[in-house]
Amino acid sequence: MNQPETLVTLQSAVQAPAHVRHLRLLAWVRDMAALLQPSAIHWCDGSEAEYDRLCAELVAAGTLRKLDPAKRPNSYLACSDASDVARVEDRTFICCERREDAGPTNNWMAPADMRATLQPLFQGAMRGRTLYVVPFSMGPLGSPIAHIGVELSDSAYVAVNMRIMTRMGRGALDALGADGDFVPCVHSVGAPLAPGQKDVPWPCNATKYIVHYPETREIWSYGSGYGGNALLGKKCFALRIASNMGRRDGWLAEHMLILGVTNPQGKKYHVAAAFPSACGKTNFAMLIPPRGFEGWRVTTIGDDIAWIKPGADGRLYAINPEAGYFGVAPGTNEQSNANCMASLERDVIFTNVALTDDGDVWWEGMTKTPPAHLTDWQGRDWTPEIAQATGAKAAHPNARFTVAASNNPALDPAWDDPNGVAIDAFIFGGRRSTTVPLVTEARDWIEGVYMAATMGSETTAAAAGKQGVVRRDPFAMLPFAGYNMAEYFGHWLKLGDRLVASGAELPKIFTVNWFRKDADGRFVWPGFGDNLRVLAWMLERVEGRGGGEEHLFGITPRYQDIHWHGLDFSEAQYRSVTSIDRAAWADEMKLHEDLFERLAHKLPPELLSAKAAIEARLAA
Ligand code: SAT
Ligand code: MN
Repeated sequence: MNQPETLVTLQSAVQAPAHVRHLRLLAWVRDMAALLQPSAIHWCDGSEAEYDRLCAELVAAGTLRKLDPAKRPNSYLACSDASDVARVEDRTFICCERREDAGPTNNWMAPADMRATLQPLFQGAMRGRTLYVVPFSMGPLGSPIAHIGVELSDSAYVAVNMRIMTRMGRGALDALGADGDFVPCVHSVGAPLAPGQKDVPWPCNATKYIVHYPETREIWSYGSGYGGNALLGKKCFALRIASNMGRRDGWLAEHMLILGVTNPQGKKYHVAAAFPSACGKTNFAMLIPPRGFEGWRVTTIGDDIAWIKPGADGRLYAINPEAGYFGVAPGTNEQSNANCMASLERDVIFTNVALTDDGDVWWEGMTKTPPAHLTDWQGRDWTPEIAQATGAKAAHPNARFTVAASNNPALDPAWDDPNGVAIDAFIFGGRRSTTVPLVTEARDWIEGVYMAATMGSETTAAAAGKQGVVRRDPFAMLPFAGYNMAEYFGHWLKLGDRLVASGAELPKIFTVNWFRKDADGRFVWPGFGDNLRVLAWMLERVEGRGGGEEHLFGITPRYQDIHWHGLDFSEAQYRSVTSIDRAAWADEMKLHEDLFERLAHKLPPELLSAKAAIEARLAA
């Protein structure tokens, strides 16, 4: 057979439009269709007409409900199966040839064993359903930093969410050309339909597998339709697979927001900040300056993921590989994040929030006074009285919104710049009700890497499992590092060495904790917009100004080093969020010890020295 014949034969075998000329892609879709046995194949073009049509189909199927167009134009509500509401970390696997390459913090299985396990699950998994071919670009189309993926999914909900979260469709296919590289992503909800069988609004399977093969750069996801389990461009590709690519090629794929901050003198800085899921990355990225900070402006480049590469000038340049926000709804309101509320006025897919009687949405914390009656995320009647009596939540605590970045009034003009923005500072933050001070500057790169590596955080509803327990979450990457965490620390250290050797000045590294509580369990620090007070101090430090006091593991501002104008926050309150309790830190160091014991194999010796230095200061 000659070339054109092969192309035409393949195209017709997989119902591909004529502009798809990528033989490897076509052959892969053909092989996957033979395995998955869908009843139809649809190649997504990413158009608005396609989006509208798929949403209408999802409405007809009962997956989506159209919200009142007068109140929430062009917006929908999806309510998931009660068993499919968050990432499933214990079902997430890194399958490389050698267990030690996945490291002790990842679930591991040998690729051949995992393939044998998945084969019968994926065999016929799409029977009775349409296979959507979803081409997408992580990063601006055609950017040298961007990478392309193709997700095959039997969920139209995934297809429409991917259109918001990535550059999806014809543009990505064109960028791929006839021979470009792509990461193949296979996703099935694991609910084939027998002939005549009626579908359910949210098909999924009790058996779930979220599988990554870093060596062959493949993603296979089975059984879940929710968020990071199913939108495979996000955590699976942009973090777990991309961290492997970055290790090989000398760059970073991080669980970080990226923001621009401009001071009243017009000087602009860029900051990348890592926090675990559901710890306020979206709020920080869209921060509105508080009273007393007139003339300051914060703009959003990204709210969840950063790809960071060294530039020719030795500085680190960051892009946001995503095109939308998949953020936590509960707790979002006019006070905590007015820019986000404005972003959500239209064009949104909400998942697992509550429905008001007049066809709009509501979630805990949206307004001080809840509506008198709602339909909760599981379709049950909800009233404030019922909530009082039973504790029932109207919205699931991990309820989400999906919305395009272009809806954000604080969007940074450079958010889409293929070259990215130069990073001036890194911030690492956890959710800790005790022990960790409001802000600390690391004295050098190694101390910063140490603090990021040993970071702890209380677990949230973003992952299935117990909430509120402190666990180590190095770099906020515990669930997302696609290789051995100890080597990941080494990668950060090596990158620092490389930049210094090139004569560049490294970004400063800070750690923060907005979440210290008082004896009555209330947050002491007001947070949200007032976090700019802390950020402004960091920028003064970047400028070589700004006071501070050295302690066990870095430098923390004194009360007089922060601008308090516009906020009533006493020195005693400040002390209660910055004090260092030596007994608590002695206990904390035991947790660092446990982590390092777990990661002992391949742990960079610099981190052991950094730990010994802290311990010596603690003992002095
Ligand atoms: O992984 S998700 O995209 O579902 C959300 C998160 O955990 O950050
Ligand atoms: Mn996240």
